[in-house]
This record gives sequence, structure tokens and C-alpha cells, in this order.
Amino acid sequence: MALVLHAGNTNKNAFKALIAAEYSGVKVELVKNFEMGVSNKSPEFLKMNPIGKVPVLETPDGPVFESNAIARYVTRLKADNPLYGSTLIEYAHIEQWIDFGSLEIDANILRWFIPRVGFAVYLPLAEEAAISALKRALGALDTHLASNTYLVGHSVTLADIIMTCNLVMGFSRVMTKSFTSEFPHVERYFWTMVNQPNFRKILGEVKQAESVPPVQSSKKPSQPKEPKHKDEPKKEAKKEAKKEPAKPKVAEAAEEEEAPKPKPKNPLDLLPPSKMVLDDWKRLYSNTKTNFREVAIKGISFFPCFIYAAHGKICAFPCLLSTYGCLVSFCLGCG
Ligand SMILES: N[C@@H](CCC(=O)N[C@@H](CS)C(=O)NCC(=O)O)C(=O)O
Repeated sequence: MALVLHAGNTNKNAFKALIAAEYSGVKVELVKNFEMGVSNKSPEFLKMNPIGKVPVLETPDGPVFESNAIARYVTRLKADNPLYGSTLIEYAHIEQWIDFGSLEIDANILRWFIPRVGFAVYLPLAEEAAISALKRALGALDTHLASNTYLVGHSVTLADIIMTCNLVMGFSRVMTKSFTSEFPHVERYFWTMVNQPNFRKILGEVKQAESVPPVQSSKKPSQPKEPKHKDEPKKEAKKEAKKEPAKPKVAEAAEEEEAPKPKPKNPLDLLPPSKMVLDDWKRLYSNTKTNFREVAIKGISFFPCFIYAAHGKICAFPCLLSTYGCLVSFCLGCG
């Protein structure tokens, strides 16, 4: 019987397990009628993953969340799976590249892409830092791939599956040809991987982004979606379907990646408006050469700064920027 994977059919994190399953002869099926923002917020789902994120795999021994853990589980279902290498050092290198792909590649692609499409605050300096960290990581990957076809050994391993799934969003959404041409071995590797039959079956056709998306204003979190009613919404859905041209599989991934979160009740609404003029403080701060500490402290409100940060946490720490009007990434509590 197939194992059930909870996620939408464009989720690049779910692709990891689905591709591993293809290579391993394991049956994994996406749950039917998954609706982002509805299915993953149901009480049944929250029992499987208390933070309501996908993917989640149902196994005979209970659920597993976190896409890398799920992909490892699926891989281990096959005894002596070559996806896991054949020696201890190969195994260590596979784990090394899995972590590298997740922490150095995926994280920086998301830091670049997500603010651009309005799902997080766009800060030019943060974007610059993300791109520079991404280039550093791609440079290291490129050097490795200059003399290696695969990340580890002489065939596809789980490291290649996870690395490629992480690169998919980059290549299809922000990393244009002029960006990736600096990393020719990464390019060769990526296009070779996505065209392997087991990858292609899951990813479909992957197309490289032609331009970096222009910065959009922050998207207001919408109200949580209601489950569809049986009758009238069907008509609406049909109309919508006519308007929207079909997108390639991975093109929709980002929409799912950062599904609009339900609007949290904002405790700040209860407070009087701040008297602090943020621009004045920023000017003072920028022009300060010596008494940095004093000026910084002026800007810290010791009234706890409650914000709904990009990663969905309420945090209640003093904020470096101003009184209660602070921006997500400067909050001391959320880092
Ligand atoms: N580290 C997690 C990331 C999971 C994740 O961020 N999932 C997104 C979709 S790709 C999600 O479920 N977002 C819904 C939410 O934040 O409520 C993994 O690899 O599984």
C-alpha cells in the first residue's frame, strides 16, 4: 500500500520524497484534494505536524514531518539503497551536501525570492547579503562539480535529489541565465539532474527564470480560506480556471511555499500611536560616529515589541528600530 504524503502537487519540498521514492521503488502518493491553508490547518493535520506545515508523510508507525527527514525515511525503506552510498564516508558526504543544500543554497534563495514577491519585508541590504551568501555557496558547489558528475560517488544519491529540489526554485524563479552562467558546472549538473527520467516524472519541464521578479509591496495576509461549499463555488472555480493559463509545476511552488497566513490579532492596535519619529532617529543613527551605543539605546523601546514575524511567530522583545512600529528583521527576539 502506498504511503500518503500531505502536500500540494507543486511543493518542491514534497518532490524530494517523491523522487527518492521513484529511485527506490517505494510507493508514495500525494493526498487527494489537498488545499493549502485549509487541509494543513485542520485539527487532524495539526496532530501530525503541530506547526501546520507541509510536507508530512503518514507511515504505519506514525507521521513524519520535515521534508529531508521524510526523504531519508523513504530512502531507508529500501535496504542497502545506493541513494545512501555504500561506505560510511559516502554516507557522511551525502549528509554534508544535504545540509549544505538546505542551509546555504535553499535558505539564501528563499531570502532573495520571498521578499521580492511580497511575502516578507523587502530590505535591499538583506537581499544583497542573501545574494552574496548564495554566490559563495554556488561557487563552492561549482568547484566541487568541476571534477564530479554527482555530489557523491558515481551515481545519483539522496544528496543530488535534495540539492536539485532546492535549486529548482532558484532556477525557475530568480536565478536567470546571466546569474547562473557564473557557475557553469552547477548549470550542467542542474540541467542533467532535472532531465533524469525519475526527476522529470515528478518535476515536469523546468524552465529558467527570464528575469528577477520586480519588488512587490508586501502582501497583506488574507483571511484563512474556507473549505469549498458543494454548490456555488464550483461555478466560480470554473471561471477562474478559464482566466488562469496553466503554469509549469514548479512555477506555482512559491505560491504554496509561503501561503498567506491567517491575519493574527495585533496587540499593537491597543496601543496609542508612537511619538517617535523614526526617520529622525534613523538620520541620527546614520550620522553617529562615536556615541553609537547611546543613540541605539534611544531607539530601543523597552516596551515589548510584538510583531508577527515573517516566519509566523509573535515575538515580544525590545526592538532595535523604534517603538512599536518596527520591521521584522530588526527584532532582537526573532533574529
Ligand atoms: N523545513 C520544512 C519547511 C516546510 C515549509 O515551510 N512548508 C511550507 C510550504 S513549502 C508550509 O507548509 N507553509 C505553510 C505555513 O507556513 O503555514 C521542510 O523542509 O519540510
